[in-house]
Amino acid sequence: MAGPVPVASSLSDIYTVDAIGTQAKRWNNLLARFQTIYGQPAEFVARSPGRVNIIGEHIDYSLYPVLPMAITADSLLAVSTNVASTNTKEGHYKIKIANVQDAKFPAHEFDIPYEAVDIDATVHEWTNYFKSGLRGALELLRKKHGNDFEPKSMQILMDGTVPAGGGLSSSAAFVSSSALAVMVANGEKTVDKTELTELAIVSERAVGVNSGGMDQSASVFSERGSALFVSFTPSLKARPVSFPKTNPELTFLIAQSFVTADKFVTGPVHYNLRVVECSLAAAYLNAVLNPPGTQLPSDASPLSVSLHGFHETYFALQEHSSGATKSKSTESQLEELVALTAEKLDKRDGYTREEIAAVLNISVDELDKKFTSRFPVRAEKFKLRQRALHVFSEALRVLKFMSLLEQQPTNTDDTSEYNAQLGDLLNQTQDSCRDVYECSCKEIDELCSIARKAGSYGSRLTGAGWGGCSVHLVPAGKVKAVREAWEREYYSKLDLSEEQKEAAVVVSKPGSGSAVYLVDDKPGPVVVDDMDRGSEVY
Ligand code: NG1
Repeated sequence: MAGPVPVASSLSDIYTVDAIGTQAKRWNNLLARFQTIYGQPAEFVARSPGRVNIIGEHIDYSLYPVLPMAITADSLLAVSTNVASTNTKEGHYKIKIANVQDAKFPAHEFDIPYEAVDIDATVHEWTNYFKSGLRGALELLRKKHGNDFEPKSMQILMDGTVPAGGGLSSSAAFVSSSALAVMVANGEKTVDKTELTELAIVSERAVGVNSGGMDQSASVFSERGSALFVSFTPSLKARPVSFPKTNPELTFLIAQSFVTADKFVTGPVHYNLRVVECSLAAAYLNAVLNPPGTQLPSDASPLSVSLHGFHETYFALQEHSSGATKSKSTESQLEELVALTAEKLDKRDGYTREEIAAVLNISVDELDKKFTSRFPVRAEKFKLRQRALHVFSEALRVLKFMSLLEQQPTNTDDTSEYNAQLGDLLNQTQDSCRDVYECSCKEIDELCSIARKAGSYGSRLTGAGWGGCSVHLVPAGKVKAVREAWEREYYSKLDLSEEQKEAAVVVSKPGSGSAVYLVDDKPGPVVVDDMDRGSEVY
């Protein structure tokens, strides 16, 4: 799966057949608007999609593997580097950036000094996501070409269709496509997928969220028709995973709750707090279960110590001291960790800073410096028990889900039982997210229970939660019934615009990841030509 980001020669390299008609119109509009705004054609388009996570929620930042897939909705950046330098400040380059939704996302023009990209993460500004991709890409370009590297000016028009705050990872799509656009604009003929993903992960943390790496991996690496198994240790790896043929056939439905969850605003009590709680749980378990003085490895997680790091250290030490010649399976290790957590982290109402600092043998100031100063969090108590229990049990569910996919169903005439086993794991994830990790909300719980009653095998929140989207594993024959039930029991009670009603539920097929489309390469307005020729030519 590693290798360069593909260069698409037509929209059929990017989208599934059913999406091409709508996408061609949208691309035409983007390129035409670019010409109108900047008075010249775009040179290329950089594209990265959103994603839906099938299973493995809130465990990527603890460095456990996850199973997302890319969706059709994406972020497109049309770009030209042909920018007049007349009014650009000395030692600076110019970034002109506009959005097709200009009323909501106003255009900006920045003169940026060669040496640094300033991002004010305290201000919630749409262009921050571009700037964070820019900053990450320039760091990489400097590593490659030396510190004297002078970035190119760019004019950009963005079109994003991943709903913001909807749990489908609009931010990762925007940051990854921005970083890709900057690399291509600065002359990189090939962009390595792993490099792009790694820089997008680090870049996104510059916008104020301690993000894991799932979304950027799904956005960059995905392949059409497959889900993606993403693992983070010993290094970032992604491989496509296909679903076996089942009977009844399985469909993924994505349903919006229309509760907007803004990670940036609620980070101190939701997302960022969970990241802190998981790292504190890792440090605490290390202190109570490993020999005194054991240091956890510094790893790629946001706060550099993770539950996965603890997991590996614990079993390496156990094996060493018992002289074991064979390692336990990861499944049985995770089961053991669930039991150990339940025993050692027994305070259900949480741990104060003072209590944790005493066990870690550090001062409260040191604890705050190490764990809570990177991004602000607001909490009197940290629920270490619940967070570690969710992470270890969810990591186990991902492995069980993968082994079901790899096993294939035994009775291929009727795979209902197999389908139900897959669905059951999704339902268990939802229970754990709701009751243990506390990242669901009543609207998502409601969507899940309506869907299950109408025939979904498994229903759960997807993404960060606290609103946003839900994902449902539904037999093809029940899709209509599930949609009708949601309409009757949920959506008809909300005051939704026509546009919202249309976007509320999507049948999702696994889509492809990042791509570059070179407009320059083609004679004339190729996207328009292709569309005129009808969808069968794609
Ligand atoms: P959303 O907020 O749905 O894009 C977030 C994180 C993921 C992962 C999930 C929970 C970012 C960019 N994404 O996803 O890395 O931790 O929550 O599984 O922060």
